[in-house]
Amino acid sequence: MEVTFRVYSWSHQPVLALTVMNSSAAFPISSEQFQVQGMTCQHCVRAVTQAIQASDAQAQVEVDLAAGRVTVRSALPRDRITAVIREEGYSVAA
Ligand SMILES: [Cu+2]
Repeated sequence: MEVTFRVYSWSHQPVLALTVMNSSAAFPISSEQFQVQGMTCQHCVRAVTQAIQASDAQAQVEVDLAAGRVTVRSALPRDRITAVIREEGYSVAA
């Protein structure tokens, strides 16, 4: 009985840790749109996309150059994404 308990408690902890990690990956992924000024070419598209993905490798980024619209599917909070785009040198409507 004691052995069973020990085996359970040793094996149970990693299971708990795994659950915590999975739940952080399962944070609500929201889709946010940003109006961004200053993007003119595919180089800008790549710069914005890579800057966001440097903060969240799982982020999906779509850029509509003509409309100046960036759509981001990510677990990152909106103001974090805004800050990242601004750090790249583009202006983002509030
Ligand atoms: Cu460009």
